[in-house]
Amino acid sequence: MHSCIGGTMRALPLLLLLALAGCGQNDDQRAEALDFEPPTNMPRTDYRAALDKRFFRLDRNGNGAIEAAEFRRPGRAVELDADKDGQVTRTEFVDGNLKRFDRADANHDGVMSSAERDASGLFGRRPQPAKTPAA
Ligand SMILES: [Ca+2]
Ligand SMILES: [Ca+2]
Repeated sequence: MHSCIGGTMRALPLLLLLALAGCGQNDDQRAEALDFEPPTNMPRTDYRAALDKRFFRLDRNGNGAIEAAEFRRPGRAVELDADKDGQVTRTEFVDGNLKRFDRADANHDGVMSSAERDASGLFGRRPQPAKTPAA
């Protein structure tokens, strides 16, 4: 009993260290994760909520629009700038990204699985080769 507790106590600092190592992400890495590294499924509602947060993070000068210089990939600004005025408003940002989401959501169930995401090629990844089903 005592030795069991002692073992847990000794392992604790290591576990803490491992947990903290995962907290070292900076904002860019988190943005990268948003764009898109979720393990399995992304509901459209969650994606929509994340877009709002992301918009405010990208709008570094706080003018309510994202300019090309504020995008990590300026090509995205051109793509999302629906009225081509050189700025991406929150509406343009959200609508454009939701359209991309809907295109990726192949079975239209309102959830983008990682398989759908990868197959779409719309989120910075090449389509994955189809897995051969296990016989
Ligand atoms: Ca615009
Ligand atoms: Ca889906």
